Amino acid sequence: MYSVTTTQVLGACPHDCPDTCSLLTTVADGVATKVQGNPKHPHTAGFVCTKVLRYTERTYHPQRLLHPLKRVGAKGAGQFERVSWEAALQDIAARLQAIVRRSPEAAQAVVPYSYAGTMGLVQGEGMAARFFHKLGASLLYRTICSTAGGEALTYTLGAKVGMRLEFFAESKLILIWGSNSVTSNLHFWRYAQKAKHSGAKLICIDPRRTETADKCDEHIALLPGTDGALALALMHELIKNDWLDHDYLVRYTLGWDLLRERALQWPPERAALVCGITPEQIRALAADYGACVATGQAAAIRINYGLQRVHGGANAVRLIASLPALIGAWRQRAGGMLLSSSGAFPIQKAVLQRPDLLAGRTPRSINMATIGNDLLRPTSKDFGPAIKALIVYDSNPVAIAPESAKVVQGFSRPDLFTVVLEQFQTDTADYADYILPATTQLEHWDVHASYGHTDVLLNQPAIAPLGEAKPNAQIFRELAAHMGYTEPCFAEDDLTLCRTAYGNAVNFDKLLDQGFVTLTTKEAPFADGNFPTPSGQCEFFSERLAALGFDGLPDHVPNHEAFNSSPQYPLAMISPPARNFLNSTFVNVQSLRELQGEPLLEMHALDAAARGLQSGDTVRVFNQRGVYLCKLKISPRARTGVVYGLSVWWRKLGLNGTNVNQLTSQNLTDLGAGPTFYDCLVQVEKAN
Ligand SMILES: Nc1nc2c(c(=O)[nH]1)N[C@H]1C(S)=C(S)[C@@H](COP(=O)(O)OP(=O)(O)OC[C@H]3O[C@@H](n4cnc5c(=O)[nH]c(N)nc54)[C@H](O)[C@@H]3O)O[C@H]1N2
Ligand SMILES: Nc1nc2c(c(=O)[nH]1)N[C@H]1C(S)=C(S)[C@@H](COP(=O)(O)OP(=O)(O)OC[C@H]3O[C@@H](n4cnc5c(=O)[nH]c(N)nc54)[C@H](O)[C@@H]3O)O[C@H]1N2
Ligand SMILES: [Mo]
Repeated sequence: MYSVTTTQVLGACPHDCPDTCSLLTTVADGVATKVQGNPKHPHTAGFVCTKVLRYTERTYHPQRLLHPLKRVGAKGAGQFERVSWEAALQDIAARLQAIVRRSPEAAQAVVPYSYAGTMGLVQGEGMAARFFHKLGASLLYRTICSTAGGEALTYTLGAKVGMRLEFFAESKLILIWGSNSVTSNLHFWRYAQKAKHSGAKLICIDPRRTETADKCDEHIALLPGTDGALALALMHELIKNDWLDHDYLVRYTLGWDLLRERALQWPPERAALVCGITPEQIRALAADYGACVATGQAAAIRINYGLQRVHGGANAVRLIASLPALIGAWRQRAGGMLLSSSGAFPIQKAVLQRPDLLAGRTPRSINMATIGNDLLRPTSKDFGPAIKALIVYDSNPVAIAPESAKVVQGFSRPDLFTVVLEQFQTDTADYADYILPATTQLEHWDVHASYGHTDVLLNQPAIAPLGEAKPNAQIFRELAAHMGYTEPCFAEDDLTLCRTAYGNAVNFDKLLDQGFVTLTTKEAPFADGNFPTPSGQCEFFSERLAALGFDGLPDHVPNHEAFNSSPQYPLAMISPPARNFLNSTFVNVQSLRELQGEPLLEMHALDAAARGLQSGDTVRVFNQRGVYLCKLKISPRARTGVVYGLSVWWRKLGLNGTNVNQLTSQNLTDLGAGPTFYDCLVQVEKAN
């Protein structure tokens, strides 16, 4: 008999989720046998979600990509043959050089496309950013998730900062607004539960009766994209009833008179019509929120990115981010609001990403939300060179970008050279000229920030890379060598990059030792004002926005595709995260796919009856952009007028080879040029 050596390795969950869990991986004789939450990390508290519990199933998946592949069939057909790393890298470098050599501007015809497949600072935009900067490639404007809300926070509060996660446990009222915490922010939910057990009231504001709504004291099921109207009507009630912290308003805010005047135009009756709820619901919500002024009890708001994927997303977030100042909620550590904590992290971005390698060039930015249109644009003065090469990593655009028909058309271009760094043969990988196999989090180093808490995490490799897979950073390092780049920064290894990411701002020995380091931030950051805005105040009115030609004051901005605006397409469709997937990641993990079932459209019984539809029917969901076939589920989670396609399924698993993004548009948000996935009208009928 041989003896098995078992070790436990400290890691970090790489996924795009506010929780950024600290992980413990058990390794027996070089094989990872179990991934669990680190009990010593306060926010993770020893547990992880169902998805990450299955991490070994994902890592050792029989369909993991383990060798470089070269396309042999038509684009999209998914036919590839195995090639050596050397052959692949040589050919890719030669193809890129051929584009770059044409003219100084030509390098912009090369476009990186990446997002948060891993949130790691090293395997994300570390070595990759250096590579594309040196090349002079187009920059990518990474808008796909959070720019509307992010800009809104920056203009209103000054940065992407807010309450500290742990203090929600002490709040007495929590508005969970545009967030399905049970699904997508489980470790926040733990603190909310603690608060509830100590007597807090939880109110969920969401067009869907989510698992989170089930567990709250109240649920307000407004129409998608109407949060700005609701926030204005709440302000109206706070003003009319004088539930205001006048001292806080005078000392620490800018533009109150203007905001007051605007809010007074939004009595609950007006907002109720827009939101598709009753005026009484708005009055009751205002009474709960306003009561905290008199009682001194802490009122908190947790919003998530769900509510900013509509035309007026940023304006809505600006209005909601203004609310705590009206009642002085920021005075307490358990009061205020949180959308993102990412602004708290002292990342040494320039040292890590080396924008100096641009050497004076200023490439254009391509908006990742409009990749469908942009891949189809010819060379022009406006646009610059047509896109000739696309290098995709940490993202699955063919599945997740809006208006898929255009995205697919673009990816199908025979003259487009596409390289995809992936762990699996996704919808996007099917269109690659080369697929390069990437390691998973169990196989590489990385260091992390978080957008839901304030701890830095380190990920140590638990096992050796499987097959011939390599970390993204290594792939870009080798590509750089094949391009002939000789700067010493292209020789730095991943552990060095991990150290570089925070420099001296974080104690790296402590990270190595315990896996996480908590940042020192103020408990109640805005108790005495000190907002990181130019004025130091909470900016209801923004001079900066006014100077850019925007309304300096937030307002309700209706959807591009507003409810009741189209007789042809009378239903609003939203496509929020499915609990057992993470965007399009995990869809191919069988045990999770079985839990999630099949692609479904949830609909209210009245809307179904009006169309003669029953649960289990195959339905045709369609609009001017396309057709998506799936099964119908009549559901008590649905409100009238809204249908729900939980996401993001792989297209190739869809009944007609599409997913919900066949229907979503490339219209953009009011600020931040973000996508508007939840601003989408459709019609539904029975499929023959
Ligand atoms: N399990 C799981 N977890 C995830 C993800 C996932 O796909 N699966 N995705 C991750 C990602 S990428 C992100 S960005 C984060 C945050 O991800 P978000 O996409 O913000 O996810 P949720 O917290 O589920 O919030 C979405 C909620 O907003 C609601 N909603 C939709 N439109 C509106 C609206 O107009 N107004 C209001 N008030 N509510 C609306 C939806 O019904 C849904 O319940 O979560 C991450 N966590
Ligand atoms: N209809 C609709 N569409 C949406 C959304 C929605 O709610 N509704 N949500 C949007 C949001 S919020 C977001 S953030 C985007 C997310 O879109 P993406 O950021 O594209 O996220 P994923 O779909 O999870 O795809 C990530 C891919 O990266 C790969 N990957 C993971 N780790 C690594 C690695 O280390 N190296 C390499 N090379 N690859 C890796 C995974 O295998 C996976 O295929 O989707 C958006 N699209
Ligand atoms: Mo996201």
